[in-house]
Amino acid sequence: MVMTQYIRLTPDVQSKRGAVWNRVPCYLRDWEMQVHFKIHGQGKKNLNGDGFAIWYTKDRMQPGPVFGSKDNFLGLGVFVDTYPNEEKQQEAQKRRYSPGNQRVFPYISAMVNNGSLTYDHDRDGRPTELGGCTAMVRNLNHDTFLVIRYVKRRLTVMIDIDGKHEWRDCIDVPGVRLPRGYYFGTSSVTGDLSDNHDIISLKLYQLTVERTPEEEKRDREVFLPVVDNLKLPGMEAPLEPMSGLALFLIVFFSLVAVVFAVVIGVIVYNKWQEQSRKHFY
Ligand SMILES: [Ca+2]
Repeated sequence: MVMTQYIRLTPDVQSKRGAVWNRVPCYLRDWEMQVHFKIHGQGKKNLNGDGFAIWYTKDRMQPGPVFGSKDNFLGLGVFVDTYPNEEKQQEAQKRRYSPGNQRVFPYISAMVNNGSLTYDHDRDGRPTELGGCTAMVRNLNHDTFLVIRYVKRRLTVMIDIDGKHEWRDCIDVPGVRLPRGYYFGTSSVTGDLSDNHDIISLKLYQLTVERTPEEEKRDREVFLPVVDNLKLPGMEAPLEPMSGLALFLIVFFSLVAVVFAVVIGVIVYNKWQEQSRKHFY
């Protein structure tokens, strides 16, 4: 719903979906996206959902399951998640939630995807989370802001949600390689639970930074989104692709083993036949 003062991605009604996307791809190297948003609704705490996402992705306007937008995306997603799916699921299974790694919701998290990762909605994206923070952003009387800053391959997310006009750190990840020419967007979805997800403004700023020659070399153009030295908690180490030599050795020794087994088999068979002949006489 496009209003004069804001865009309502979803109303406070079940099973709604909405998104806003930029028409023009972004070719800036260093940028900052300021998001002025408002999440409000009738639901009591933890009886509201699901939140909204801010995107910088290769594809635009592709509906899907990740806050109303497509999964296996290429690029960056920042999620303002207002419903703790994982916690509620574990409670339903009467399992005690271990408080050590508990995330308090609403929770903001970020994910960079090269198209191969799936956002795990049931676990609120925990397996692919780059970082995050708790942000009590719902039903507030003052303005709430979020800023995504991308400078010299460093991704930071800060929030201003306390009505003090101060940025508070939320996410800070170095070595984030994002291609240029992607689209900014924001999307939201409601399911059984709902909220009004309103976007009051999206402001993109170009940031001018000096780079040393080494930094220029390091910050060369990339074609796939990737995060340097990333070990995701939910991901197992990918298997090293087998080298030609290793493959040859495996095939070679397998063949040797097969030949050996056949020879042994023939010997055993002959012995057995000899023995059974003896029985007959
Ligand atoms: Ca969630």
